[in-house]
Amino acid sequence: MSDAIRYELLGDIAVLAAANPPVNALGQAVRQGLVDGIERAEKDGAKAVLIYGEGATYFAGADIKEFGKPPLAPWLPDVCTRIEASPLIVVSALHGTALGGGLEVALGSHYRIAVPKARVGLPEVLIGVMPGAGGTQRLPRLIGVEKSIEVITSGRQIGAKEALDLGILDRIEDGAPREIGLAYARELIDAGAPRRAVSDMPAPAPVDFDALYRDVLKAGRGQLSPAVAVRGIQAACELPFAEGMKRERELFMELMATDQRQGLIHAFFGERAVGKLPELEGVAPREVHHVGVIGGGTMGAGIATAALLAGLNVTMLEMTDDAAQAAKGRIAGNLQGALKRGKISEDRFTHLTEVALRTDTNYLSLADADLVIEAVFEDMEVKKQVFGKLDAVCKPGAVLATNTSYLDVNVIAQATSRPGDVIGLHFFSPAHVMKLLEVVVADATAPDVVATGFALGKRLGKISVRAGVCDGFIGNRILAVYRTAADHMILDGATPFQIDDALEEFGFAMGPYAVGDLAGLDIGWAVRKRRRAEGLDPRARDAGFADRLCEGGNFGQKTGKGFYIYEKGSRARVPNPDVMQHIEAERAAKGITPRTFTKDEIVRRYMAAMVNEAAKVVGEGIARRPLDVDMVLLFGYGFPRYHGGPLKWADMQGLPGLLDDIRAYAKEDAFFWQPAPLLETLVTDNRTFDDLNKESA
Ligand code: 3H9
Repeated sequence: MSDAIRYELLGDIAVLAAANPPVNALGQAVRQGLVDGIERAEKDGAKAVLIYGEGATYFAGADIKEFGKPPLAPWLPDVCTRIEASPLIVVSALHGTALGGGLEVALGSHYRIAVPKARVGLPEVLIGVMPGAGGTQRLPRLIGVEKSIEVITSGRQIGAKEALDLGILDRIEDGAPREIGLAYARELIDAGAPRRAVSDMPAPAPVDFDALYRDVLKAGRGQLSPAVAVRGIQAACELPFAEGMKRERELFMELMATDQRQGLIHAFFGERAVGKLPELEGVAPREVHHVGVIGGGTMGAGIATAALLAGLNVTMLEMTDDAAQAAKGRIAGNLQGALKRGKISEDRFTHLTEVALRTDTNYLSLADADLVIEAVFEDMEVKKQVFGKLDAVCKPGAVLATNTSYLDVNVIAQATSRPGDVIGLHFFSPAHVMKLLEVVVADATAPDVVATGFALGKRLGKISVRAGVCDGFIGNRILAVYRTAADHMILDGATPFQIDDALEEFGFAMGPYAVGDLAGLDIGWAVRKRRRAEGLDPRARDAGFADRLCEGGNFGQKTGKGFYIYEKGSRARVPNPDVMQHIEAERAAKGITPRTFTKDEIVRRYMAAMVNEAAKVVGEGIARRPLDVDMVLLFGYGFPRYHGGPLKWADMQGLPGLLDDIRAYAKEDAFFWQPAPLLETLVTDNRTFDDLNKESA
């Protein structure tokens, strides 16, 4: 017997206890242990078998680390079939998260009991595959087609109570899984309960699966796994059980071979790896209970909301009483949203708005704050003044953070006598919703201040990524370059609408010009004006059509008009005809004869620009690892998760081909398309970005 499954015979009950920390993933040794355990129980003359997990959870699924390698016997579908076929009564006792293959083992068992806090689910589609050990065949027999479609295509985790109501669980009992499982098995033996197999249940009636497939594919913006999972459920309705299992396996293996599966698994592990930095090992963060936020606009109010929801006390500092009242109103509005969604109770809402939140207009109110985040106007002189004042009032050891998106954190730090305490915490708007936090580490930032930034991010439920100081840090620096590539394509003949369409087809929720309209075109305008004032390189192509829109007071959705026109009360967008006039006028003035662009070329150029700049960001050490850039783009910029991030996508496309493209584009515009030295080195050495991730692991 393998150590991963511990076997014990307690009278007429055999116990199979999984011991494969941290999450009892169903790796080869666990699968083998389950089969061996069932066989041994049968030989030992047991009447029932109890399966449960030691530690934090029942099986949380197949071992994802085995994916992409040749599958090792015994395969999980066969393990589940073997469990179900046993003449003994098999009981699974669930706690923690019984997910994916874990729930499939439970569905192969004859009876399922769980502790009240247990959660179950089939989240395979979220990592690019689908249930592949009978989940699409057994679940519809147990809970029907409609519910199965919802559960499997969403991949969501279901609480024990709901699972009981759905019929996934037979019973909920408080206690240790081993104890409640043993008591249940005893009761079943004593009552002479029958052995029950879900596969013996009748198949449900088919529905219009072609229509469902199309709808699910569209809703997932091209993500294949939920749609292909629908075909698995279809097989449960249309084929005998054993045939359905075969079909499920084929579909599962098809998904396993896709780039999307690789992209989603990269995202899964990247999300967990991004906060692990060697320099933070053993460094204790400073204690944070009271947070000061300076500036109560959309950003500051969002940051304050996130801090309040995480249980921190917040002092919001504004310039005037009226502004402070308005900031409080914004925060209350955000919290109202959380109340409506059932995330907080009425009492908690009252506590957060009336007790945990204070507003003030005097810097002295920040004297005992453990950490202050400044979210004022993006202007270096204003920021320096703010930090000078903070330096004067804040207690020693307080962390002083700026939420600047572009400005030099080193210069801001110099405005204080304690640059070691200064850090950038770059939130994304709306800050209580968006998952990304760039933790910007300046030259003098102390390690425990960096650790505090990461600890705060974790407490606020963010994905925190370390960034070095440069114009735009990781995300906005790369954004500026791929947006410029898009603007160049427009000067040369593409339209903003074609570009948005092409990128939405690639998987972005919104193309860049629709995003510009949503965020407010005045933001990009201000950045362009600043850059021009600083002096553009004479070799740089400068596009002015977006400025023409702004000069006319058209800032996008908030003014009803930008690249698109937005009718009041409708979210539908219609291309704004003025845009093409501005573009055509600019082409004429620059003597450009427009040419056509295919969707494929648009995506290729846009992605080449993104990858090239991302490689520079990694090469210069602004981002520590390629996966850090990938997580920034996934969590802050709407990059489609199923492509894994730009550098994972680049690896899957093949770096030599991408570099060839960049070199070909450089023949038209050598200044813009300067290949990243890191990309050139990787191609020369026949290596990938992921090799760099692995080296740093
Ligand atoms: C499947 O089952 C396919 C079958 O249908 C068919 C097969 C034929 N494998 O998230 P955490 C690691 S597909 C390997 O930080 P939490 C994770 O990387 C699978 N490793 O903890 C981390 O490692 P490290 C369907 C795994 O408490 C550590 O465990 N199942 C796996 O916040 C702790 O994880 C899923 O998709 C795994 N399956 O959350 C479930 N899972 O310490 C995926 C975790 O080195 N897992 N690890 O960074 C989860 O959703 C969460 O991990 C879970 C725990 C909720 C379980």
